[in-house]
Amino acid sequence: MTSVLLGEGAQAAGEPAEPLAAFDRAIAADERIEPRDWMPDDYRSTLVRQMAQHAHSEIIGMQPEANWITRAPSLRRKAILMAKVQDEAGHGLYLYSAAETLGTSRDELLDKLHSGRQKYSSIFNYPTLTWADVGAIGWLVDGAAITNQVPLCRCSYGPYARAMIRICKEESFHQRQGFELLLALSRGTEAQHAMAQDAVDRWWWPSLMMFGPPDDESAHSARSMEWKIKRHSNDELRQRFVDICVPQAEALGLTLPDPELSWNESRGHWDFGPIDWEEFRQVLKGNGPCNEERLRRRREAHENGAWVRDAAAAYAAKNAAPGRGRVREQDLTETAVSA
Ligand code: BYC
Repeated sequence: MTSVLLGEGAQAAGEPAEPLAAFDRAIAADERIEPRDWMPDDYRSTLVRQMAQHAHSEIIGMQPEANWITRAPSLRRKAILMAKVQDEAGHGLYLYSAAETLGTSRDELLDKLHSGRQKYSSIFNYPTLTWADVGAIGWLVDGAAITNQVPLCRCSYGPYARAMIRICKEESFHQRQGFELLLALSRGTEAQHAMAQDAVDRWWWPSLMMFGPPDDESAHSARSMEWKIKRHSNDELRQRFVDICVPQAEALGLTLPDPELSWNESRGHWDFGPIDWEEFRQVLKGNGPCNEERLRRRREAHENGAWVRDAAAAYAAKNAAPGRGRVREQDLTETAVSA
């Protein structure tokens, strides 16, 4: 957007007509809104809500997969899984940084996560019971994430859109490793095939819930689509994901656990059975199988990491202290003289 830079006072006073018109024109013209541009308060708070929830999902999402790092069946699989879990931490950091450009701090967002005032994705409240779950998460959960997130690369808010470009590239690797892992199991022994099928049976429906409630119950979709934060509705993306997965399941030699899946010639899409929205609501309320454990471990990790944050802050303060640069120059001179 051609910058509409106003003083803080103008923004605090409400939404003056002229900058609002400039904002609307920028959205209509598909221009990016940047941190220093004027934006409506609701636009800002919607972004903070979505980006924070997204960032929280990335770091909570490390837990179910990390559960299998010590038990990966080979060094190769262990190295891949470690890299993937590390990538998720990185995604969380890009997103917290992007959210900070909206005037909120990472500490504030983490505090809201830890106190249950902000959500993270429902999907991470399910347990990883077998090694095949690592494959099912990669194929289905990362697959759903990519389907949802590729359109976010065109989100109207610049820092979020740019963070998503890098995240999506990494997510593509994650999805492929999951597919490859499941393929190896599916083509393995009878027991391995059964393990892969069981994982897909358990992760399929929760993956469909990742896209959020049906459109007619989605509180934020209409507004977010007007603002071009979201480019497609929850149901549109869910349908796209189902259409992608059906032929992939066939290639894997696995069955999707939905007897109502059938090709609808007139719609040009796969029809699928009803989703258990009561289960989704319960998970969001905190009653999923792992909600309590995920939050408890997150809080513990945060408390255990306090000394690292303190040390990093002390180091930064020491380096920023006045005269610090001069001392260094002097040190260098002395070293040079004595050498
Ligand atoms: N889980 O009006 P709606 C990943 C909430 S990370 C929990 O449709 P919106 C990955 C929603 O927040 C996956 N809550 O909302 C990481 C709202 O509640 P509030 C995360 C959900 O925002 C590591 C209410 O329901 N991806 O993939 O327009 C390893 C009404 O919903 C969920 C993102 O965050 C849910 N599934 O649309 C592997 C992507 N769905 O806030 C993989 C970015 C809805 O009013 N986010 N709710 O209390 C989005 O695209 C959108 O926020 C959503 C929801 C499509 C998720």
